[in-house]
Amino acid sequence: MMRKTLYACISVAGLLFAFEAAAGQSVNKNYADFCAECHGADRLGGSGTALLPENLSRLKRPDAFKAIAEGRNASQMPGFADKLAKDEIQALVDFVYTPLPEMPVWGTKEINASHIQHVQTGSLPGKPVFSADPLNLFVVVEVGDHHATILDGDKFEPVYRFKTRFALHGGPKFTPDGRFVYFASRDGWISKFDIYNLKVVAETRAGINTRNLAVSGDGKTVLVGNYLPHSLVLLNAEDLSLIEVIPTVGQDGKSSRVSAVYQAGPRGSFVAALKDAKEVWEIPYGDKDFPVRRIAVDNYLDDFFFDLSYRHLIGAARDGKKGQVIDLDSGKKVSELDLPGMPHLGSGITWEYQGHPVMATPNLKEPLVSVIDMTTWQTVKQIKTPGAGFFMRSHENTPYAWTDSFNSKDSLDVMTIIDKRTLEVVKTLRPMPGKTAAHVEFTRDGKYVLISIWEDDGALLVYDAATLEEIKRLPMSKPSGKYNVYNKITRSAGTSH
Ligand code: DHE
Repeated sequence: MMRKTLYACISVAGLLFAFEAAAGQSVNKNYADFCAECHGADRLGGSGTALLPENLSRLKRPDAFKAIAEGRNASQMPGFADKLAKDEIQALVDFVYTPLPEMPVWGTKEINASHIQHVQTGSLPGKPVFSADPLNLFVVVEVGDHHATILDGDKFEPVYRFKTRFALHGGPKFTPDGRFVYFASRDGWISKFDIYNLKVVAETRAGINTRNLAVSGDGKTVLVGNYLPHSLVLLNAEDLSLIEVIPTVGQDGKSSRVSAVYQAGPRGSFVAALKDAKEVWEIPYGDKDFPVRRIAVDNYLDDFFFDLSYRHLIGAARDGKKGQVIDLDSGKKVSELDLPGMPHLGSGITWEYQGHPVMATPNLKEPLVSVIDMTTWQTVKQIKTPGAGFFMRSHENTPYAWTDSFNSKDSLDVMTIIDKRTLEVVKTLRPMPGKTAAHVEFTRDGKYVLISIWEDDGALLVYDAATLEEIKRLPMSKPSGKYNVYNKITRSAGTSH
């Protein structure tokens, strides 16, 4: 009898073990089948973010469940409710909240060891090897096949096309003279490209999962913000050698991801927002010790933007309905903003409306463009668009601002043109019906607009900015963004910086 009970216990335990092993196998398989392509087989991130408890502290488990089931609009993640049962989704949630047996280290030693000097600094000629206007070039990032194209902005002809690191994200950043451009990939590679000589000159892997980079206004320093490890990394802009790793630890002692870093040229500083601590950091780049000034803020900031003087920082949290305006001089909040649908503030633009400077930003969750008076911080208008948008652009020499509906299901192919003088929609375009249209950028003189068709066999469409007619079509592989050298280095009010 006792023996029978023992056998029964052993077989129940065996069954349980076999069941757990099977469940473990199926979660591993589901992760491999549905998540690994974007988030990395090792969960350290790829084109998607790293999936580790250290990076998910602000995402509650039920929200993670919802994200896997229904997808996430803002990051283009599809939902898997039609492919996975509820318990399988829950198993994936539990899996991504389980710490890795060993957390990879990416510090001074690893960064130094990754450094590649392709070309000796100063060894290349200081004149362009092509005849196109070097200030009216576009750097086009093609994420479809991980290439970039240098495009002549007068003839709309490619000058050069080259392979980039995998999954670039964010705007490439230029030196003040427009000769060099720096790219950041989601997996931490920073590449410096010499536009005059059409050569990658140096590369360094600054992190495992990187947010974005900024180049100082004096062109001497690069600052990289990371999700993993939780750090800011200072590099010499000349050769991308490491200056310093700054661990991003909040005042409360908890470490935090970095939401974004930008340079505030007129202030001579870098500004970074922490994602898991309610803090903004200002780091003057003229001081060789790079001291950190901490500014406490009311809510976490996921993205931010500056006014024209760079005195005010306008920040937003993805889960909040209100933006915050921080006076960077006093370090105090001066106002709240009505931002209903999660703005992609890095895409905000500014112009003069009825004698007042206004800023405008699309909202990732609502089909609205918010226009805000930058003296009173009141909403002037919420302009309705056919779908929620991601990017917005204009130029000093055009009365129109262009925005996409990239974050909507039904109007992905629509571009909306807004008159900056009346805040009315003047036209909607369907450049290629059924194909996703997004991200616009103007030529140096503001006479032409370049639109991306975000498909693997996509295109760059050139429009006349006055007649709103298409004049040229260039095939490109998912051109995620395009950046005009002159508009960027002169900090045009109509584009991102
Ligand atoms: Fe971006 C810029 C944040 C998803 C394409 N994106 C930025 C910047 C931030 C940001 C903070 C400004 C950095 C800079 O230029 O230095 N992006 C986020 C997110 O939090 C979000 C919603 C989720 C995430 O995955 O991180 C997100 N972004 C995407 C995408 O899914 C896009 C559409 C495709 C992709 O390439 O990953 C995308 N983001 C872009 C582009 C820019 C960008 C093309 C540069 C815009 C510019 O013109 O300057």
